Amino acid sequence: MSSDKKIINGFEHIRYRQERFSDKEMILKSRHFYEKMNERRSVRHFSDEKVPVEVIKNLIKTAGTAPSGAHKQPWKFCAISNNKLKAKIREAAEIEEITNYATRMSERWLEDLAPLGTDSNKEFLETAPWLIIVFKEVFGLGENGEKETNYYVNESVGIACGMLISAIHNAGLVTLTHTPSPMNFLSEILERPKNERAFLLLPVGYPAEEVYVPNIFRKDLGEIADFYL
Ligand code: IYR
Repeated sequence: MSSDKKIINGFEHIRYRQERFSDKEMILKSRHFYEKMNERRSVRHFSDEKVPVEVIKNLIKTAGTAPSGAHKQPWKFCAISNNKLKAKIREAAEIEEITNYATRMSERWLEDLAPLGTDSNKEFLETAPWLIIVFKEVFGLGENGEKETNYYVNESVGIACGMLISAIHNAGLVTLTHTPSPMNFLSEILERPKNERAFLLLPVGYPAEEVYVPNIFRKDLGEIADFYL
C-alpha cells in the first residue's frame, strides 16, 4: 500500500496533489486570470480611505507563499498605517528624490520617465492608508544571532513582491513600486536589524476619486515571447 509520506535524504516528504483541469477549462482560466491581471495599473494618487488590517495581513501572507532559495524565505514585510511614521518616511524619501531628480538621474533617465509623470513629490506616502515596506534578509540570523546564508535573495524577494502586487490587485486595491534611492533611511526610521536591507516600498489603498494613469501600452506576446515548438 502506498503511503502519503516518504523519507528523502532523511527528511520527510508528503504527497502533493493539485486540482487538475481539462484543456478547455485551463484555457478559460488562464485567459481570465490574464485579463484580470492586465487591468492592473500602477497608480500614484490614493484616497485616504481606510483599509482593514485583516486585508493587509492576507496580502502579506500571500506574498509569503513565494518560492525562495533553499526555502530560506529571506523577506520581511513592514506594514505601516501610523500617520507620524508615514510623514517621517515621506519627508526622508523626498529629500533623496529631490537630489535624484535634480542631480543623480541622467537626462536620458528623466526623458524615459517623462511619460509616467513622476517627480520628487511623494504625497502618496502620506495619503495611502498603508505602506508596505519590503526588506530583504541579506543573511539570516540563527537562534543565537549567528549569521546564516541566504540564497538568490533578490530573485526570491522579487518573486514575493510580484505575488504581493498581484494580491493587492486581486483585492481591488492599488499600489505602485516606489524605489527611493538610496533606501537606507527606511532601516533607520523603522529600526530594522542589521541583516535587513530595504528592497521595495508599496503604498496600498484605494485610488483617488478621479484618477489618471499614463496612456501607455504593454508589449504584445510576439514581442515578449519566442516559442520553440
Ligand atoms: N525612484 C524615483 C525615480 C523613478 C525611477 C523609475 I526606473 C521609475 O519607473 C519611476 C520613478 C521615484 O520613485 O520617483
